[in-house]
Amino acid sequence: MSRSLLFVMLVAVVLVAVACAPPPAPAPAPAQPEQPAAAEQPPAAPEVQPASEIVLYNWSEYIDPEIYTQFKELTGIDVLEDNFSSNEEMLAKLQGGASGYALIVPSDYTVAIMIEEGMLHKLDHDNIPNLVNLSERFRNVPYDPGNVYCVPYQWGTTGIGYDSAVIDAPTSWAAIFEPDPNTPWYGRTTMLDDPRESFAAALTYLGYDINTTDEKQLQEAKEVLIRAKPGLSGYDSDTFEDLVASGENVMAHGWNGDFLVAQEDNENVAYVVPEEGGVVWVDNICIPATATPEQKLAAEMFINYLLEPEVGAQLSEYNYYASPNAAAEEILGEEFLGDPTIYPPPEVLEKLQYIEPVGEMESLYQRLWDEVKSS
Ligand code: SPD
Repeated sequence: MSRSLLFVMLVAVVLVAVACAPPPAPAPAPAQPEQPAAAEQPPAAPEVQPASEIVLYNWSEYIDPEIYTQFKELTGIDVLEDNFSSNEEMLAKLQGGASGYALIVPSDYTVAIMIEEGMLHKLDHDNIPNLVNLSERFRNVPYDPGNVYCVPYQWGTTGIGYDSAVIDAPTSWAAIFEPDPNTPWYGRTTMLDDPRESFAAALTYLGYDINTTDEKQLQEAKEVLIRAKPGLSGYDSDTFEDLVASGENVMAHGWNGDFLVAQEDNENVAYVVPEEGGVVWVDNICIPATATPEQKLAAEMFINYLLEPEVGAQLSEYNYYASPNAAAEEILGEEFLGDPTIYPPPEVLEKLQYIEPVGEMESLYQRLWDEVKSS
């Protein structure tokens, strides 16, 4: 058993013992020298106990439900799950006052926005000793150096998934942005229902920076997105991969791991990053500032559990995303680490860009996206 797993178990055992122990008999009051009232010490704050139930607000199908069962067995804490489909949906819900979530999973640029807006608790690293398992490069991510607020959860890329029994790999974003009624994917393609991701695809196709704040470039990208619409069957961030696996669709803009999961249903599902490039992202597990001290402690215990080498490996084997956990990668082995769809080779990596916060222009991206969808 690893020392860190032992730590989690010891914490759990101590907490259960403390919770179940009968109240101690009052100790006889020791004789106290008389003190002036102003010098009296305030009573020590009662020690925080972890909440018995917490809610994780996550992307759909992103965690093996078995992990909740294992964690409950170890600590007695129930983890419930609610889902969102985009960073913007999650952010708007929390900004609108939703509380009750102890854990959320925002992507890189959204972590930066949430830190800026004071929406995240700082993590107590003493409760997360398994942080040592993170790969060096995930300990100092630019949006949260030193993992002060969040712990990287999984990372991946955005490109195009397709049915390789019907078509060859699409080499260019033109497959989506120059719709042709004579192609088998016309009307059988989805794009992500996600303002920054969909604009990133259009801006990449146009050869622009995906974080541009140039309004002319954004208007051009909007026109490209509108031009694509006749070839689309819809915008979808939750079932895009299933629709390709079932044969209903032929192509989808989406996230690499989701297409790999869909391969379990249909081995012809494949994924490619087009020649112009795509997005690389890191999702992170964080504690919203609205979490109570009890929820926060339980949340930190859960984060620590996710960082166990075996649990990190279990997470990647379930969702087929790359792990930021070096100790988990040792368990995942060469076949997983050598899969170019999960761990892009250097020639693909160099064509990928991170979505970054764009400050006040974020609302322009959202407004233009609303215009695309309603056009
Ligand atoms: N099914 C889980 C997919 C998680 C994707 N998160 C990526 C967001 C990148 N903007």
